[in-house]
Amino acid sequence: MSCVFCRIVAGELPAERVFESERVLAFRDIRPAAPVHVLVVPKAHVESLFELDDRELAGELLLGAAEVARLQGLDRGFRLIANTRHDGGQEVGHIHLHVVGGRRLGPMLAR
Ligand code: DGP
Repeated sequence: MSCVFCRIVAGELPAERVFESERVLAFRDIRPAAPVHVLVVPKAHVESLFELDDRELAGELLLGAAEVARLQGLDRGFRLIANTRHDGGQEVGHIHLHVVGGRRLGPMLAR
């Protein structure tokens, strides 16, 4: 299995898990951009948002992200990011939602 997030889901690679539901896992990003930076992924491999065609799973991912934000105490707000394919800066080809917060975030787009 070569996908790094599939390996985390399988327990083959360590990660600090913060939330889990039936089909979704959330763990801390290894390169945090803010005090709270958690990735929410489906346990099954889905390449990107373009390949996500399961509405229930899409809902579970989104609600999982909200639950992570609640659990992490981000009641002042947070940012949800889904980098998608090359131009979106997606580095890992397993769909993931970034839940970023814990401080006031700056302008959204970097060059
Ligand atoms: P993206 O650019 O949206 O594909 O972001 C991928 C993120 O995944 C990036 O912020 C770093 C994180 N990441 C990459 N490899 C690992 C890993 O092995 N463990 C964890 N926890 N995060 C990782």
